[in-house]
Amino acid sequence: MKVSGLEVYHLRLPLTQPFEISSGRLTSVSTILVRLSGEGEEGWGEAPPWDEPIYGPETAETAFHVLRDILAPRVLGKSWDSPEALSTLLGTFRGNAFAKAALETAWWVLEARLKKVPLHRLLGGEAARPINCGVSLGVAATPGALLDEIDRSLALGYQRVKIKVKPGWDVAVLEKVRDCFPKVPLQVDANAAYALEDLEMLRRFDDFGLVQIEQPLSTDDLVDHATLQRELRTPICLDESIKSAQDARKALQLGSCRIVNIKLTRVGGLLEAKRIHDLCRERDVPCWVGGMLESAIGEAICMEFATLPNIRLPSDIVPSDRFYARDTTRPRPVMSSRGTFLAASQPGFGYDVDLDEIRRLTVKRWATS
Ligand code: OSB
Ligand code: MG
Repeated sequence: MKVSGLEVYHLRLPLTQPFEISSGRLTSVSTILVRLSGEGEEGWGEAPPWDEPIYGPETAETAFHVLRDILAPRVLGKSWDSPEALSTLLGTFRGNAFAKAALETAWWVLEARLKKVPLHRLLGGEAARPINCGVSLGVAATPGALLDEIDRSLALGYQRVKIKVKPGWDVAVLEKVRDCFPKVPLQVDANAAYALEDLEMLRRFDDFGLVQIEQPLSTDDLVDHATLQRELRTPICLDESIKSAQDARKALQLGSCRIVNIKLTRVGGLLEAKRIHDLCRERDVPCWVGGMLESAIGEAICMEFATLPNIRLPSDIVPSDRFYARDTTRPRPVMSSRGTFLAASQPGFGYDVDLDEIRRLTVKRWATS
């Protein structure tokens, strides 16, 4: 399709409660929306790099700049008839996966709307599969506060609980969690907070019957993850370390993990995410879909991707009101009491965008004239 218009929005969404991971604490989320138009239709994409580079190296400001000044001029006024063609263009620029993902997901959504099909149909997903979801709980003020949050989350139907850990908020907390919730499917996410020198401590994670240990070691360290995985019974899941299908291939070859978290934003969009999914499927390695506290637009796109056949573990996809009082779609995604969502039945990602609310949440906007 020929891309005739492009808008970039920087939104700042206040969180209903702070979210803390090992590398920092968020009270609001800066997210980037891209609105692409072409042939009488429009498609929206999203990526939330946040205000500070505490997950990856990008920020909302860098993504906004890359989209407006570098990617938009290359994309506008030209025809993009396949995701591969767009990906080849994006691949000529290094890094900046979130900026690319905001644009690339918008392309897929526009393509789906032009073809009048739900996005999952273009991706090869199965609409009839339930989209299974779990909750990710940040570092809490006290272990008691975390236990209360787990209680509330299970009552809402989430299928598993993921706890953010860091040195000083790990084994002692897990002991309390397991005392209260001996059977709940449980996993931890360290966001790269440990090193191989912590091996004796990391071994203790094996005592809690965890489904997986997510990203225990440094982002760029597939080798140490392979060493660690040989020492642990619990599967390691990689998140930050897997930025491309090539990274996934190397991680599996080395034995660095047994599960892969696929984040559309971290890998630069849906095509690369699908490549990772397909590679893991061939090698019988289960995947699930990770999140970055997306607004409802991004969550809905993640849901469409989560209908792919090798998404075999509950994903970090959450109902819109978990993080935000105000959001970007109408209606807002609602999770069933069994911790599932339904795939879109309408063209695109299945929800209407709430343009008035988007404008109210916007701190910066750029559009082609
Ligand atoms: O590492 O998976 C992560 C949230 C913010 C930053 C990093 C991560 C997360 C999550 C997912 O755990 C939270 C969510 O979107 O539900
Ligand atoms: Mg993670």
